[in-house]
Amino acid sequence: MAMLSFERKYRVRGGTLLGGDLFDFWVGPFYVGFFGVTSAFFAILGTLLIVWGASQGDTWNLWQISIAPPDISYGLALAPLMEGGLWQIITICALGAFISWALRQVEISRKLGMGYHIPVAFGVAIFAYASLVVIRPVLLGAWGHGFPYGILSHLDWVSNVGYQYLHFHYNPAHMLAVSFFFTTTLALSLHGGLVLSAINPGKGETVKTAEHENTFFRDFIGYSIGELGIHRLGLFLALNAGFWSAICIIISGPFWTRGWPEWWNWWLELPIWA
Ligand code: 07D
Ligand code: 07D
Ligand code: U10
Repeated sequence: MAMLSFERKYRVRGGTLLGGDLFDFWVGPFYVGFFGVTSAFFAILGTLLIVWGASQGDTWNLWQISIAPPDISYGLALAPLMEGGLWQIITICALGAFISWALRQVEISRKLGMGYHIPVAFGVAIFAYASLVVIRPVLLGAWGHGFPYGILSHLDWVSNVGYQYLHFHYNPAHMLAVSFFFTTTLALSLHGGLVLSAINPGKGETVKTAEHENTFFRDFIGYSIGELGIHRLGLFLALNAGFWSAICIIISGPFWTRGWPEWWNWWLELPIWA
């Protein structure tokens, strides 16, 4: 079925979580829905607040614009607008926009009768963001532990927090997260390469099918995970990358305050060496 006639077939009312029929329509290619309106509201408001915050700062250099969280001394209280209050409102807008975006994915999945894999996956990214600006700051008792909203300033934050624990590479959850990120790219490159090599052959060559794809990997490494399997594995790898990222930063401070290399002393202290 051609794309446009398929769209006409599925563009029917129903499947909304909230708002009933009220926003159950499309604007051009975009499905709107209640959560499309809240997405647009929070995203526009948050962006305007960043622009307004920039206008109060001393630079329009895109790389240097930065909206900082409150000082640690404000703890978990609301701060005055120009002393971190703006960061707090922008954080609410960001969470509002990201969660609305996920719920809009749920509504579109429901309309199409599809699974919820995409919103679940995006939920892991939201969890990683929340771990940085809500979960860890709350556990440490101050919003000031969140990262500043600026292109270069957020990199400074990552570096500073990393060195605060002496050598962040020794954080075991960071190791897991990094390995999952690397494995995700390996899996996607193998999958992209395999599919293109089979279904996009040179001029005059025949298109190959899944049999060829399976056989390649059986010949090569003795096992093929299969067409469905590689997508399950890909999702599993990618979600673990985000999940262990969130864990690695949540444990840094709230559950481990010393340098990460020291954490590995448990190995030297095993009774079997005595
Ligand atoms: C390609 C999908 C498109 C999305 C893009 C991002 C904005 C921000 C805002 C001026 C893969 C759009 C960017 C809307 C503009 C203002 C105020 C996704 C794709 C193109 N980072 N980070 C970047 C964010 C954190 C880190 C780039 C966001 C943590 C490092 C971009 C968040 C830590 C490096 C960016 C976030 C961290 C970057 C490219 C939120 C640990 C780089 C991103 C909401 C996770 C790289 C100058 C990209 C860079 C980079 C955005 C959080 C570390 C500006 C929105 C605090 C080490 N980050 N980041 O391609 O070049 O993502 O930085 O959590 O080296 Mg970051
Ligand atoms: C948080 C983004 C969520 C995004 C959302 C959507 C918009 C809309 C609109 C485009 C999680 C945003 C959407 C804004 C845009 C349009 C239209 C993703 C998030 C919801 N590290 N490290 C990680 C590596 C070192 C340190 C994670 C590698 C040093 C700290 C990952 C190396 C030190 C933290 C990772 C390395 C250090 C991290 C990041 C190598 C510094 C974190 C990925 C090779 C001296 C952060 C949750 C991530 C983390 C994190 C990788 C080195 C410190 C595993 C490969 C040794 C302090 N590092 N790191 O989390 O876990 O994505 O955050 O050296 O906080 Mg690290
Ligand atoms: C995959 C796949 C596969 C495919 C695929 C893909 C994965 C096998 C079949 C998909 C993959 C790709 C296409 C590859 C490229 C993708 C990436 C590299 C990922 C990164 C993507 C990007 C960088 C693009 C990002 C672009 C975005 C997010 C679009 C931006 C959109 C908007 C700004 C509009 C959003 C729409 C909303 C919010 C809802 C509807 C709203 C409107 C239309 C606007 C009008 C607003 C209203 C009606 C509401 C009113 C607003 C209010 C009340 C707010 C007012 C507030 C004020 C403060 C003023 O596996 O198969 O192939 O293709």
